[in-house]
Amino acid sequence: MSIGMSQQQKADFDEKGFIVLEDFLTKEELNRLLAAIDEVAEEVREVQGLGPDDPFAVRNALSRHEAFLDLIDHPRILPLVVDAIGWNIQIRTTHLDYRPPYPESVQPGTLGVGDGADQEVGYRNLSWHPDLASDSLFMGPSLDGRLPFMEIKVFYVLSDLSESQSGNLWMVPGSHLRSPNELRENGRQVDPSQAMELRLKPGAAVVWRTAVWHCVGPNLSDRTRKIMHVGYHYRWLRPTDYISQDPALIERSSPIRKQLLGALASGGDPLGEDSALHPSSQYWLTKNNDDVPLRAWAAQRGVGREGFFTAL
Ligand SMILES: O=C(O)CCC(=O)C(=O)O
Repeated sequence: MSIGMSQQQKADFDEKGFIVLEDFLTKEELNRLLAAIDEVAEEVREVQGLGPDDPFAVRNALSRHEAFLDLIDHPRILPLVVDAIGWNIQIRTTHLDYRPPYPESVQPGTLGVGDGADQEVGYRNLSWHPDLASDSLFMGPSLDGRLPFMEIKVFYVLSDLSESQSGNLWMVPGSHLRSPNELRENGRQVDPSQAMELRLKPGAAVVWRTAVWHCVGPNLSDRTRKIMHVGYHYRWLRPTDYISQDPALIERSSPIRKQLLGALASGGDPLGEDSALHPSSQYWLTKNNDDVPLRAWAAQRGVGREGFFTAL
């Protein structure tokens, strides 16, 4: 049973691989996030010796500002997240991207191919890709060559991306149902009729399967691109942004936030009660429901896959 998505949203999430939520953030939330970006930008420039027109990205952004942290369990997004991927999740990444207008000297290449001067000077994610499909990640043969469903992200639009070529996120709707090999073999070319430029106003959010082929278009506007992605994946995978989060942060967090931060909310032994003789990661078969408070949270709201398998 759905706790967050409408039937139409579910169908879109399955078929296209994403759903768009216009005006998701309130004005206050948006302003708080924009102020947080300004603060963090100052710090990043100082540490990295960057100028105001230099692009940068921050990972594990949740550790940089409370406004970013508050996105991970935002009360209106969490039902959609749990509906999309279930309760057995943690944060994989929190990613801030800050991309001022391109200098006139930098010419973009073909969309999504990564053959331009912008790629050479270090603008990121310009090539079409699904996440997790690189050679060092998911190499195993799958039954049909497609990526298994392992994670979702929520994309938050914080600056105006409603005009074309403002550093918009592009997607190929339905491409999570295709094999990443197709993209590799054709030199990352996508038929333009299959590609979609997301033109969204500040405050929009997009819940998306990261197996969807995506790339970032050039920013030829006069505005800085400011966006965040919050990635959620299964607790038995390893996050990109951390091995473990700051203990002080975990200590002051709610049980659900502890789970999302990759901790055991009960504070128990990660290798279980008999860790000396029979270590058993509690990120695999989680014995204590207090370690995963999102499970009860989801059950209270009527989501269910309980008892599907009881043991491995
Ligand atoms: O900056 C973006 O919107 C896209 C980021 C991206 O492609 C990625 O992190 O895989």
